[in-house]
Amino acid sequence: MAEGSDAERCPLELKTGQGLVGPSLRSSAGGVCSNAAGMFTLYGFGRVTSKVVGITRDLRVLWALEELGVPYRVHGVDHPSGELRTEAFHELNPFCQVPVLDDDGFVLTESGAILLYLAEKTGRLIPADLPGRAQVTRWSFAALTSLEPPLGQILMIDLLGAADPTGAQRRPELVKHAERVLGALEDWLGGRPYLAGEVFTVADILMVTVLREVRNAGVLEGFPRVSAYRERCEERPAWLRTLDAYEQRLAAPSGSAR
Ligand SMILES: N[C@@H](CCC(=O)N[C@@H](CS)C(=O)NCC(=O)O)C(=O)O
Repeated sequence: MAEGSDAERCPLELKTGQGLVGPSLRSSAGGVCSNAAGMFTLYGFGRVTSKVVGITRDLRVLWALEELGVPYRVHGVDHPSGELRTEAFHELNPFCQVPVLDDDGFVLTESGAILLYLAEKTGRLIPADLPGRAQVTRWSFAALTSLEPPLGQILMIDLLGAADPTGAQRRPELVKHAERVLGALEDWLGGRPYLAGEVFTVADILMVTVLREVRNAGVLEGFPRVSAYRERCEERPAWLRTLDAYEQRLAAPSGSAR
């Protein structure tokens, strides 16, 4: 449900470069940063190095927005040209990172906080009762603080290769740690289709996008329930729409973000 562009009032200067994905920062699916009333603006990648396509954290918010079916625009950030380091972007996010959500002038960063905000604001992708909401908060934190640290480090080691001289040495210990937390997740998913029970929530978006960080690392193979859970979530039409729009925005080959 991403809307078209009216980039004229955009405060961020967008530039182009070479050897990167994302040719048009002002395409219909990106390069937009002015807010119409009642419309979210998501700052996500418009150009990024191809090796991180499919695992960038803007995907979490894009997926949630698609699930919710709310109107939104995407400002496609030109990472390689240094847009994240501009004064204008620093004002949006002190950490100079994506994703950033602008809800009619209310600016929020941190993918977990953004997803919980969207769920609370719309009353969707989260149960209505307090214990149910607490389960969503619990599993959102679990994804970001128990699973993501070891999985993210494995991802970085695999991406950096020889550029990280101690990576190969650190990896086995990280895999052991990852297997411990994945084992706990495997147990939790016994008898429940989603983290908070019968219903898909924003905690599942966070967890699945964290699991995707090691989708090609050979770490998930020993965890059939985790793998089936990931597949179940990734079959959702909103995720497939998210990936299609993302690949188009980045001009990445079709299917490359899967
Ligand atoms: N804790 C933040 C992390 C955000 C983050 O690491 N963003 C990355 C992309 S996945 C980024 O913007 N990297 C570019 C940079 O740091 O220069 C969140 O969950 O939103």
